[in-house]
Amino acid sequence: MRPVPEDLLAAIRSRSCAVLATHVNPDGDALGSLFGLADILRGMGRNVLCFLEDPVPRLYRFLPGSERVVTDIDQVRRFAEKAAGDILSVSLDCGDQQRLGGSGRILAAIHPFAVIDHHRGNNGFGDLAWIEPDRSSTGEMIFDLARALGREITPDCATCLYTAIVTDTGSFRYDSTSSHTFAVAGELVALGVRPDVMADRLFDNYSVGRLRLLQRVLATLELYDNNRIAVIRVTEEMLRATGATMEDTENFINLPRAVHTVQVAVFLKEKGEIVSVSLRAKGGCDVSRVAARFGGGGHRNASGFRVPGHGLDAVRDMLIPVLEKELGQSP
Ligand SMILES: [Mn+2]
Repeated sequence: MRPVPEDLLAAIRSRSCAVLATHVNPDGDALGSLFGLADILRGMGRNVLCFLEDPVPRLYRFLPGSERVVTDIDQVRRFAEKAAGDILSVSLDCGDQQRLGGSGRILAAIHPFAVIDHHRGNNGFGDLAWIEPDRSSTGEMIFDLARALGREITPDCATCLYTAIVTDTGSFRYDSTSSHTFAVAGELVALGVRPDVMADRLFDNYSVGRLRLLQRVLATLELYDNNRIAVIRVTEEMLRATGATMEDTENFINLPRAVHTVQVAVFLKEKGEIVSVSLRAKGGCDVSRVAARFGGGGHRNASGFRVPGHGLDAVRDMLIPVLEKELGQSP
């Protein structure tokens, strides 16, 4: 664990405006660290703008600060112009600039462009980078950043950072969960976060449509390699039939992953002409290497990629041999 780089602290201390953004299809860590940092900077009297390409997913709209998100890139441009150089930009929880989507170019045009992230495959973009691949979450890093800046964590910020940590660790189960992760979570609870309330909001919040979608998705289960690889899929037809949305599929992949023989769970999602693939591993298999082979990225245990112009079956048929090979090599 590295201390927060001095140049990052200096950049934050010396600028009065900040544009913050995170990766497309943001998850709990992306949004929790985004709104958590925004709260810290606002507490320092900074003028902060959080940009997202799409509105905040319904699941995360309870996060304080989510109501202030800007989805109009022109507004970011005007904000940056008005700041006249007295500004920094920050990319959170994002391993490469492409994944910032439309905001990537605008953020990169603002200097300094700071990158705070924990993806192992982070390709080192930005002017100032604080990359910690062994951290559980970007949210955990934002907690340390607040401390390094000498800032108190507000109850709103604590809610955001706890969300980031509990979602990115699979509720403190993944191997990136360290004693420091628990120490930070413990401090957040001491600040008033209620783990039971957070679990209700984040995990026990199914709609009937989501349950019906789960029923259909699980019916597609396929097993390969002596039950070491599990594959499930969701099609647009299933979403139509159940009235659920793609957002509702969050965490479905953890069910096949939980089977004791399964080393890698695969979730194929049909999105128009694109197949989006999520991979979750346990044990020695490194699925970030597999995702990288297909132009994606992520973590050892959680990664993903997208394939345009092929159907679900074709993508599965390309992927299974690569996974079998990776599993053959894993300890
Ligand atoms: Mn993350």
